[in-house]
Amino acid sequence: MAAIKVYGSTFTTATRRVLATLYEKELEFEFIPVDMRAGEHKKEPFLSMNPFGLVPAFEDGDLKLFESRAISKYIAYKYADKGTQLTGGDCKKTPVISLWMEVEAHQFDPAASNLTWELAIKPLIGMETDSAAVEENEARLAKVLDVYESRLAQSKYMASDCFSLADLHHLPTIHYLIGTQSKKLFDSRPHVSAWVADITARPSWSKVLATQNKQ
Ligand SMILES: N[C@@H](CCC(=O)N[C@@H](CS)C(=O)NCC(=O)O)C(=O)O
Repeated sequence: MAAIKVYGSTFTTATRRVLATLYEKELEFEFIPVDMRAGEHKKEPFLSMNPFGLVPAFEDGDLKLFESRAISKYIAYKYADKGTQLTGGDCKKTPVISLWMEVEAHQFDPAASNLTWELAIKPLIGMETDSAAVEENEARLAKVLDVYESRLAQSKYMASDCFSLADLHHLPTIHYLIGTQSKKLFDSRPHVSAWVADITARPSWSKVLATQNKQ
């Protein structure tokens, strides 16, 4: 039995962030689906793994974690010698990777997650999209992507010329958004558009999407 266990739903962005990291690191793991429609994430035993009742939860032997970005960082450092090097590995790059990981979490994700909810998830579950929220969050995301366009004119990836966690953390929301009207925000910025094409073509990401199909 694998020591690494991921409890989540492959339909969710936060679960996909962890799965993408595990596939990049070529690690064996067990995926345990959480039936969110039945509210399993709001009940025991899931609450003992994440008291906030949000997926994913993660175990590696005795270590138990939640919060997808904390999990991906743990995996990238603990298994530094396996698969893709995701944390830079030298003292010049590591702080820059951390910086752009913070930008993803605090500048990009609030607008991107809101748009994912409004434009991708709500239609899937039969809820009505709030067009005012879409307008507001597209304007917020456009400003962030203007910064990304300048950044990606200087380096191939967010932190350097190497793919890292700073890029990987964006994948789950970008995947949903390029299937919606918000795709225009990425397409209209040439460097952002080339970066999106590059990171979404990674074999690890195809494996994440294939995991979804198996559920
Ligand atoms: N910051 C958390 C966010 C976790 C999160 O919001 N998970 C969502 C799915 S992407 C969830 O469990 N939603 C269920 C709910 O809100 O009840 C992480 O990155 O792990």
